[in-house]
Order: sequence, then structure tokens, then C-alpha cells
Amino acid sequence: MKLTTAGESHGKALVAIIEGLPAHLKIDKEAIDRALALRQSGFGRGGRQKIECDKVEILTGVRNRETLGSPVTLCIYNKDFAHWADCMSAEECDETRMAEKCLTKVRPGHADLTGIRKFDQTDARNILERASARETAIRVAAGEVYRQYLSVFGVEIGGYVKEVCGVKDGGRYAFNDLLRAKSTSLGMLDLEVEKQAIEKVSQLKKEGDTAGGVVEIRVKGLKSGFGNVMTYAEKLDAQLAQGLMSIQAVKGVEVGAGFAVCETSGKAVHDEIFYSEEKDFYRISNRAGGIEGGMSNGEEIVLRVAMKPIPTLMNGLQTVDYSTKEKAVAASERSDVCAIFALEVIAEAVVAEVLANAVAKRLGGDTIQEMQERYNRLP
Ligand code: EPS
Repeated sequence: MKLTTAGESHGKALVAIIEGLPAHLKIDKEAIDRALALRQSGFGRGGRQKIECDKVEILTGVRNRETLGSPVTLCIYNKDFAHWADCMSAEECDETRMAEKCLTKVRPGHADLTGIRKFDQTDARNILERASARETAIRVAAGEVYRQYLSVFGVEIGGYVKEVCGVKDGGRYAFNDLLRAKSTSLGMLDLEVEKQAIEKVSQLKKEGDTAGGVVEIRVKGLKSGFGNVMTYAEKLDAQLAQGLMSIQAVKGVEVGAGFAVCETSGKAVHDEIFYSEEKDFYRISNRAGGIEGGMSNGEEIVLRVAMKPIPTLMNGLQTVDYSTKEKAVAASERSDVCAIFALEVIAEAVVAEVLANAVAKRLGGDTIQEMQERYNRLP
């Protein structure tokens, strides 16, 4: 399967094309819209979320709520385009408005400076419009289609926010506990910790500053053997890391015990293997995070994703004005203070995309029924 997204933050629309979905997969549009609404929520979001009310339009590839096997095109219209049409149009734009929106005081931590130089631009808006995390809206829509595909095989994805700007939740949670995270303010499970995190974000907002954090994503129900030890590019952990690192502002990904594996010895790290007729092969610990040799091993997949603080600061850092080369204060414009709740939703969508591809690659087939039969025959 192949996913392509297109669209600028304040352009007319965001679009995704998914190629390679099998025929007869039931598509629940309302569930896509629910995922989109979740991505827009969470404490710390900025004014843009009061303008947008993301809803997907399915343009191609689905008839009578079922895929046809042809490319599926998803579209989300940007409501904010109405305010930007005069300077974000594919047709001629208003020169005065373009000058007004021109960004040259490049922001440290953003794609502005490197992008402007790489693409030979004079206005960083020609870079930031695509670099913007607005693009994640359409990835969440596509991710929900992949999740619906995975649910046919009994695969479930959940997650929660583990840390916000140094305020940490050290708890261990069962998969079913994760559901609660979607109804809290910051996506955290320990409400005492969340209270402290909210105070921290509120304080940072007052100071014109921003926050990042860590989310944990877990996958339940995937059989063993997805991903490929034989081909480095098809290793499941490599693909998950690549997908998650492609999310705007993500700076790190851990699998299972992650970097902590270096703090102790092999005996304390590797998960012993057991067998019973009832359970088949199993482990009683899961420090590998459900992946060994680049393949799922049948245990829960456990991933943690680190997001840097948002680089658009209301109290901008020192920078250089690209047009004059003089010292300047970095541009500040409406943005979020903390988008960690959104990251959790987006990371689930990206994990769904990667796993759906690994499943499709191993199973082959033109119809979802064919795939389901093949999956059921696997150990
Ligand atoms: C973003 C800046 C803000 C965020 C945006 C990502 O948008 P605006 O410049 O319109 O205020 O709200 O995220 C979204 C629009 C979204 O839907 O997630 C940025 O610069 O990355």
C-alpha cells in the first residue's frame, strides 16, 4: 500500500491518496471524523482549532461504504483558507497581502532557514506552509482507514501521554486502561500528574514559551512474523521509527525498554520464552516491546515517541533576518503551546499505516476476505 499526502496549512485543502487497499473493506466515515475531532482537542492548542472543524470527504475508491480496490482519495477542506485565499491561492495572489504574510525572521527549530536556502526562496512561508503540523490532519484520516483494515485481523492500537515538559507519569498500565486517555485534558492517565502538567503548560503560555513531551503507543493482537528479518528496510521497528520520526516535531522513538536496555546486562533485558498448548509460545516480560529481529513476536508492541517543544514562540529567540542578514527576534505568529494530545492521536495513525503495510505485504490478496482467511491460518 502507498500513502501520499498533499496540502499546505492555509491552502484550500489537505488530500491523501491511499493505493493498494483491498476490495470489500468496510469504511466507517464517522469513525474517521471522530479521530479528526480527537486530533484537534487537548489542552494547549492555539486559536486555529477554533476555526477548523475537520471532517473527511471521501472522493474516490469507496462505494456504498466499501473499498473497490482502486485508490482511495481523502480530502479535508481548510476552513481558514477563507482568510488566506488572497495570498495562498494557486492563481495570482495579492502582492500587498503576500508582503504582509512574508516571513524572513526565521525561527530556530523550524524548517524556515534550511528550507528557504534549499528551495531558493526569499519567504519562509513557502516552506512553513508544508512543514506545518496541519498536514497531520490528513494522515490521521488515512490512519483511521488503516486502523479499520487492521481491526479485521483483531489488531488494536492505543496510547497515552507519558510526559509533558518534564512532568512524568511513571505508571504501568494495562491495554484497556489506555482508552481513558482520550477523555482527559492532556491525554494522561494519572490525573494528579496531569494537573501538574496543565499548570506547567499554563505557566509556559504566560511566558510566551512552549512544551513538548512523550507519548506511549501500544499495539495488541498482531500475530508474530510481521516485518522482515531478511531485508533491513522491511524490519518492523525500522519502519515504525521511520514513520514516527516523520511526524512534525518528533525527535526520538524508543521500542520496548528503549535506551534503558543499555543500563543493565543481557540477563536482565531479554525476555525468556515459555510454551504451553493453550498459549503457544509466550513471554512473561516484554522489554523487547513486541519486536525481535525486526519482526513482531506476538507480544504487545510498545513504542515511545518524544516531541520537542513547538518552535513558534510568542517570545521569539534570537535569529537573523534572512532578507537583511541582521540580528532579529524570531517571527512569532498564532500557534499551539502544547500539541502532545494531538501527537498521541497522530502517532497511533502512523503506527496503523506501518502495520497495515506490513500485514498487506505478508498476506497479499485483492479482497479483504482473502486476506482474512490467510491471516487466520497463520500460527
Ligand atoms: C502550526 C501552526 C498552527 C497550528 C498548526 C501547526 O497553525 P496556524 O499557523 O494556522 O495557527 O495550529 O496546526 C494545525 C493547524 C493543526 O490542525 O494541527 C505549525 O506551524 O506547525
